[in-house]
Amino acid sequence: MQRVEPQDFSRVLSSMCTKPHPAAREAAEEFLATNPGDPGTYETVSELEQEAVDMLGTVTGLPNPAGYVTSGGTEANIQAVRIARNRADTDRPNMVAPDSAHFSFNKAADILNVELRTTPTDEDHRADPDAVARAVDEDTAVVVGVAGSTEYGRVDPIPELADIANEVDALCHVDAAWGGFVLPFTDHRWHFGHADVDTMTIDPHKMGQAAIPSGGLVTHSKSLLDELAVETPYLESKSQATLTGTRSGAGVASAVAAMDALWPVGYREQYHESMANAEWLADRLAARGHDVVEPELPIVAADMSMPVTEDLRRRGWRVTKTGAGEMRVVCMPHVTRSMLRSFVAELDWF
Ligand code: 0PR
Repeated sequence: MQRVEPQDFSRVLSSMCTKPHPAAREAAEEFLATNPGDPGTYETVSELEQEAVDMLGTVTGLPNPAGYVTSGGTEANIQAVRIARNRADTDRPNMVAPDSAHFSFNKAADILNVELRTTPTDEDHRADPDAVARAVDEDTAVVVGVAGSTEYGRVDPIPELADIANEVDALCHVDAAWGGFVLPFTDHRWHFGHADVDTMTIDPHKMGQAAIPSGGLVTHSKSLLDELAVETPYLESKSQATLTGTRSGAGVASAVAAMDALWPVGYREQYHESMANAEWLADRLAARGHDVVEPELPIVAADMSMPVTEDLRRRGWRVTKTGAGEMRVVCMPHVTRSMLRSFVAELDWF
């Protein structure tokens, strides 16, 4: 096969994934042929997975975490809803999530036969606790909060949502798939140490700078993870809590390598750099008269009042749109100030 370049990141402003850290890339290659789905055979990678979960616990304020490295945020969200559904004492379980929640919750609802009740967000795109409180009832299995929303990078009021979940004996799940590796350096109250959170999604393959596939599901108690266990008669291990069987050892090893290299100093530096880039871009767009949604985490959305995304795409830029039609730029680690300077210069041609 002719050698092709897999991806050039120099004009990618649309992705929530990024170039893996060099140590993560190396670890991924080294562990390509290992399968953490069979811990009896692949012991080393299985030990590494426990290390990954422990580190994810450190990042999310949890001293003794249970969990595993998933294929991504979608699997972690589906599994969190599955834990809640299996634990709930009802035939008609529902989950309550803000309308900013990722579409993986629609998949979870469909697969698991759980009713999805979405509640409106406030004028700043955050979950509205009053609306959530009105939507829950005795059949609510889980209340979902987002810590770093896909479109605007907003953080829901997690402590309030956790209280509402408690009142109806539901679990509280936090989706920090994207935000989990930047939030530790902010004042937001989003993790297990700040609120009565039960399960969390946090993905090394997004802001964590690990190779794809590397997602994370963490919970405070092994008994919640056990809600997922099925028996595995012919493997050396007796049960399995994961959704998929054979899994990526590369994802696991690269997650550990990335976190080893970057937690906490490297991630902190990256957060400040990405945030400064997002603010720089927001200022430049505002100065040009565009209506900008102020970045709270490193995502910038702006109403360009003209359909720029197709023209930009033709010039090789990759940007996305929000549901409301705003241009959206995700300031991932590969997005540098000089990239943004060229981007703004090209916007000025329109
Ligand atoms: N939760 C949140 C808050 C997310 O933003 C995402 C993905 C997920 C869950 C699901 O994660 P996985 O995609 O790992 O299953 N958000 C982006 C999206 O779906 C992911 C993405 C990644 C988009 C790379 C573009 C891209 O190039 O839009």
